[in-house]
Amino acid sequence: LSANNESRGALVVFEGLDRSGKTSQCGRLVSYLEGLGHSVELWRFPDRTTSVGQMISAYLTNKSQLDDHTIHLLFSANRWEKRSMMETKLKAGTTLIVDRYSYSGVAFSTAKGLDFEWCKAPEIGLIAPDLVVYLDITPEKAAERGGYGGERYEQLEFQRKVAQHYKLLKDSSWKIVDACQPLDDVEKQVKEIVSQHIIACQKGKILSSLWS
Ligand code: 2DT
Repeated sequence: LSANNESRGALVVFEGLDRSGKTSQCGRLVSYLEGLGHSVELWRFPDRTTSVGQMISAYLTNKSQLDDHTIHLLFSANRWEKRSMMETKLKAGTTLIVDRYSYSGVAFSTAKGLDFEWCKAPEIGLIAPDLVVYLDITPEKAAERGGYGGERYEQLEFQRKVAQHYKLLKDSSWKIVDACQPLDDVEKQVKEIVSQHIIACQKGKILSSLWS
C-alpha cells in the first residue's frame, strides 16, 4: 500500500446503527492510513459546522421541530454542499473516510415511514462510495453498549426499524463486518478491506454517482 498522489483517493463510507462503533473504527483507520503516509481525511455527516448542519443539530438535540420531509432534505443538502469539495479532494489523491452518508439518510427517514424512492431521489448525483463498510450489530447488542445519549432516534424500537431499512440498501459496494467482535478484530478486518479498495482506486477505478 503506497502513497501515490497521482492517482485518486478512495471514498470509503461507514454505516451502521448508533453504537455500532463507526466513530471509533473511522478514527483508528485514519490513524493507520496516515501512518502509512497516505493523504487521508476523516469526514462525517451530518457535518454540523455549516449553517444547514446547525439546523440539523438543533433538530437532533430536540431544540427544534421539523417536518420529516424537511429534515430529510436538509440532511441531503448537507451532503450536496460538500459534494464539490469531496470531488476535488478525491481527484487530488486524498482518501476520505466518511462516518455516515446517504444510506443513513434513507434508512432513518424510511424508518419514520417516508417513501423509499422519494427518500433516494435527492441523493441522486452525489458521489458513489467506492466502499461501504457496514458495521453489523443487532439493535439489542448496540443498546447494551453503554446506552444511548439523549438525541432523537437513539431508542431501541426506532433502531430496530432502521436496521431493517438499511438491509434494503445493501448493494455490491457493501462489505458487512460483524461489529459484535472485539474492537481489535473489527479493526483488523476493516484495515484489510479498505487497503484493497484504496489500491483499486489508485489503479484507476472510475468515480461514479449515486444511485446507479
Ligand atoms: P451522529 O450521531 O452520527 O452524528 O448521527 N441521520 C444521519 C439521518 O437521519 N439522516 C442522515 O442523512 C444522516 C447522515 C443518524 C446523527 C443522527 O442523524 C441521523 C443519527
